[in-house]
Amino acid sequence: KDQIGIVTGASRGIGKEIAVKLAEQGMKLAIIGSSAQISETADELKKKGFSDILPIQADVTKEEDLQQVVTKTIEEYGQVDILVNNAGVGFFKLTEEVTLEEWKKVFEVNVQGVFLATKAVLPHMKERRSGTIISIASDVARYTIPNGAAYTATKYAVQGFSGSVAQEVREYGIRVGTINPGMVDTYFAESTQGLPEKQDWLKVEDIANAVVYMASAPKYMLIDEIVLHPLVQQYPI
Ligand code: NJP
Repeated sequence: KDQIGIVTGASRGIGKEIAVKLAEQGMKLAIIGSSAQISETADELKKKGFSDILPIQADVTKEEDLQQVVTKTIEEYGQVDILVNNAGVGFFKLTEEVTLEEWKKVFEVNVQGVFLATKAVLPHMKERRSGTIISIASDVARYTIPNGAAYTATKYAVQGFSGSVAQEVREYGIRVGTINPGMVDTYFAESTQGLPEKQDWLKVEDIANAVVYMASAPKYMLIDEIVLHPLVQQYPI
């Protein structure tokens, strides 16, 4: 039977490639982004031959947007098997230079977004006694970094949240895990994908392959987390 997925933050970067790799597995997908770019990304994927792609412009910080995402996905495809919480933002600066607005914003997207998407999909997954929820956290949730206090705090929060939810829902056959990448060549933190100085960083495909591995594990198996980073990345940074 067809598997149905929702991927947040799929306009570009890691999320877009997760959509490609899951579509290659034959999954039908709702792809989510807060900008109009999400429709262009959907057209691009359709041109690659993936016809079952439903773009939804939605902001993961908004509860009603995520409720709508789940409703529309079920209307279109009948169910949700996999939620990938990938949408995230970040910046790097000294703690005393971080404004309260910046602090709130990064928590809103990275933590509140994961909470709201998970909350929106859980009743449906519980009813079906099946589902997989994968959140893209970060290896900074294991190895802290200077200039990253706010961002790091959000990813620790995602780890704590996911671990706790995993215990709540395993009796329903629902699996909850995280993927924790090091530096990935994307548009993250105002960067551009493909810059020469990032050639030894992880590629979006590496993270997308980890998602496919986690999502396609046998039903009796829960992979709690995958941590991966480029060989050139030294710890502590
Ligand atoms: O970043 P980028 P990545 N609602 O900027 C979307 C984590 N990570 O692919 O809203 C809905 O290329 C945005 O789309 P749009 C990172 O923390 C990365 O690297 O339309 N969507 C875009 O598609 C994050 O959790 C690295 O502009 C929203 C996407 O999010 C995940 O990987 C290292 C949104 C961001 O694409 C993907 O980030 C690491 C909202 N409110 C963890 N706000 C790394 N790259 O080195 C943004 O440890 N988006």
